[in-house]
Amino acid sequence: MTICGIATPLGDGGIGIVRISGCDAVSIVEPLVRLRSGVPLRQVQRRRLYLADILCRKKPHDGTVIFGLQDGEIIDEGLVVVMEGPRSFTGEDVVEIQCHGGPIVLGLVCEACVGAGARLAEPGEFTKRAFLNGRLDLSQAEAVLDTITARSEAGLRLAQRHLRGDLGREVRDLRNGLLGILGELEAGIDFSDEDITFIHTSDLEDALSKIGGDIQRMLRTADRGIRLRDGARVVVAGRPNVGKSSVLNRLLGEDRAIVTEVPGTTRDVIEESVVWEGFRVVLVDTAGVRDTEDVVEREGIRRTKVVVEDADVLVQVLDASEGQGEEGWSAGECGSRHPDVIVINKTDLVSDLRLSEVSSGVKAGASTKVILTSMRTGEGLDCLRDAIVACVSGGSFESDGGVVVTNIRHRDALARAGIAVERALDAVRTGVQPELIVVDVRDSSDALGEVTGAITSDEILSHIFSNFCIGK
Ligand SMILES: Nc1nc2c(ncn2[C@@H]2O[C@H](COP(=O)(O)OP(=O)(O)OP(=O)(O)O)[C@@H](O)[C@H]2O)c(=O)[nH]1
Ligand SMILES: [Mg+2]
Repeated sequence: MTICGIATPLGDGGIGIVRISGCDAVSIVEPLVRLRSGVPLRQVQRRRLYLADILCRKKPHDGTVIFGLQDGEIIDEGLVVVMEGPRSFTGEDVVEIQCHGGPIVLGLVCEACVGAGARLAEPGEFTKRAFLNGRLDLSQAEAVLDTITARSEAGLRLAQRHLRGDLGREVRDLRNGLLGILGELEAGIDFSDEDITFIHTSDLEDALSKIGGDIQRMLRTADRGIRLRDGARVVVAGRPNVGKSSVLNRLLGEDRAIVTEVPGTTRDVIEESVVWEGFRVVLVDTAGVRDTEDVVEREGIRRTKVVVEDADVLVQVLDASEGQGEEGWSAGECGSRHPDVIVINKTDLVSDLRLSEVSSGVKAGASTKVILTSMRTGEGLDCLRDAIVACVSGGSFESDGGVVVTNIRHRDALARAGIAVERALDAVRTGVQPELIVVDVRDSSDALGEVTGAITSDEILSHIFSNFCIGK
């Protein structure tokens, strides 16, 4: 069935595009456009833009249409292009109508297409067709969405790598390796009565551990990759009144959170995202942690503990002017989670001598950065920002150039593939029968197949494509 959809965002725009895809695309659009050159649409050159009047097509009305456009009236002028399958985005015949980007214009063009026999596309249906027609593998189709929704340059770069098919290629190679092993194991089982060895145990072990190692290498990139794509959650935590909300506001350059001298001012978790040096960072301000009877504050503190546990980067703020007692800044208010950055704030209130005492008294782990700041004067703010960026980027992917996993679905499938390979390896080492090894190898290759979509279900597909916008 031929589908149509508005491919550009809804709203007023200079240009809006309606995309039509399917075997009847050209015949559906033909009566809707009158090319200035006078050529019928089916005879135009492919992949060339033609200026055309785009005509309203409405079924004859029972009543009189007073203000609406009449059948045959011009909706707009625009450009039309025909892209013939299979060399189109979807792999089918595609026509695009480019006109002015107003909602009424685009709505009427779509209505005319539907009147001529097309169906409105579901979210992601164009990309889904591209996948089903073999134009993209599943990881590439997901990269289309990642490209559209990229919120930072780092996220965009990774999406583009996946769109080029880097991840799909590597996963396919690994899967082919497993399928090769599977073939030899199965041949060995079929001919087990005869005295032929298809694969030696040591070769089998080498091949499986090489594949297992490659899967683990990809998995190791996942935490950082997912963080780069979605943005790292940088949680600012500490005792009440130390200046957490001031840190958030200063870093954002705006008065986002309420700051007062009353301890316990912040009760809700406050989030705001920024892009620093191409990295998306979600800054999270929290309620100060202390013992309290106030029910609202207690709920705030409960929420603080939840976001602290989930933090990609934990910034603990201390007050340089506070004492060091049990109630003081050295108390372990971040629970079991160690801070990545410790901020000693309010340096403007204390002497240099006191400051060096405080700094040397901080119990920081080897990889924890300690930064002295004053949110009053702005001292140390740049250092803090740099420290956060360093934690978020965690080095660069440029140098290794290898595949980076950025998607939770891919990570989970790879993890399952890795576990199955390990099981297979154990079985080989303990001399288990080939029939049982085959099961693990097949599990692993199926899990890898989910990444590229070689193995997939309707449920997975509809879940993935429902996240797309209509017209993509
Ligand atoms: N002198 C000085 N005062 C600061 C500094 N940073 C914050 N303050 C003040 O300290 C008080 C508390 O600041 P907030 O940013 O609200 O502290 P908080 O940690 O968010 O406090 P809660 O939300 O109550 O947990 C306010 O009066 C700020 O103006 C600083 O570097 N120097
Ligand atoms: Mg606060």
